[in-house]
Amino acid sequence: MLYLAKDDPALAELVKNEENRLETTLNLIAAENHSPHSVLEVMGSVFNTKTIEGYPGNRFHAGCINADQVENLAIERGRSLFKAEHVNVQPHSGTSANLAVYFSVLKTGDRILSMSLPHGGHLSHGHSASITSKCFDFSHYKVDPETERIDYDQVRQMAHCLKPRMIVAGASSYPRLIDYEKISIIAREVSAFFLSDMAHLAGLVAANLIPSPVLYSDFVTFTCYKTMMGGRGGVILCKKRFGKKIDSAIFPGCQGTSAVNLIAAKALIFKLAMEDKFVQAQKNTLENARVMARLLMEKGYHVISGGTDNHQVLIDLTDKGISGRTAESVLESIGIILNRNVVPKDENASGKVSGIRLGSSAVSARGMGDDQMREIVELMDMALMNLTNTVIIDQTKERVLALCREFSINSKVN
Ligand code: DSN
Repeated sequence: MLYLAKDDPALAELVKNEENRLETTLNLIAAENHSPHSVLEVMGSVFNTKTIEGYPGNRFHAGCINADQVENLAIERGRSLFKAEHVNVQPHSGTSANLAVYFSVLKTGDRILSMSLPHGGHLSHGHSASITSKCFDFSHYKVDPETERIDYDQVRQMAHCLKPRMIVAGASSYPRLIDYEKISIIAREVSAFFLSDMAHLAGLVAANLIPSPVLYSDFVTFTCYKTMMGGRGGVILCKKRFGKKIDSAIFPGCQGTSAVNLIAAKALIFKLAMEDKFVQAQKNTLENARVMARLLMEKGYHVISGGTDNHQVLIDLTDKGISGRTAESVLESIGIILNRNVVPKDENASGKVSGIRLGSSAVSARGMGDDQMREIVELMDMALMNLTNTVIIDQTKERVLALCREFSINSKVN
């Protein structure tokens, strides 16, 4: 950061402060991870300079000799890692990727069936606040109120009744595996396209630890900075027959120039994902989430769906009498960083957020394991059960700091 310190000391200070914040807090945000240093290097490289439009071999600006190779590398590695027929690495984000998929084969106003946000879905799956809902006619399926898992009978029933042009599987807060094959069969029954959004799960899928949606889906979207452990930005995988439509829906359809430095980071993380250290980090991520879910349940917390099959643990705090916002803020005050989250029960209470979402990726990237998960759950519980006890809050803060000092954020992947 030598040049930055000279050009803008205030900003350089903020970068240092952020590094310090990450080192001295425990990151349980399910949508974050600690990336390898090489990812940060390539994102800050001279590829930032290059403006590209179009695709390798068919660009609208000269000077793409290296950028073309970077993009081809990302495409080839993505294809091989996820066993995909066609890969587009240009989306700026998961939402851009989803928008491009919708616009690739649908007409404005077409009907889409996806998961409800309080039940686990994502804003870009047609939430009323998202542009996606202004462009398409969304209906939402839910989880079963007892099991808190996707109600596939309801998905089938709604699909047959509504005849959507597309069905979306995938979620931003759903801790269970999704039966992609089952939803693909339902999509076929009603002649709907099938999109799987695996933004949260891509790293676990890449490591072959949970089922992949690729075989069963017409389209798969994901982002690279959650379990995938890479840089910013999204990716679309699709069947070969949709390749041209997807490429033109991204450029020039939904985006202009794409960020070559981020495409390079995608190429890099796809390479690292084929190595043992990445797979080990993903195994630890799964194990650590399971341990946290079990310990939280032992302490009497309502863990949505009674556990987890991925990196997320979702807690409904209703019966503890604590709002998601209060929990988020008291935990932040002791150095445990996570986010408040809507849970299924919040569905009909506008503005109510009764849950918190935990993710195990970043603490696993630091090399933490069972013992540390036990300590984290202990500290969370102490803080949540003693919201106004400053002595206990101060003690938990010290213990969080001690844990952080033992495990640097220098990712164990390189
Ligand atoms: N989709 C948002 C989340 O899950 O938190 C951001 O990636």
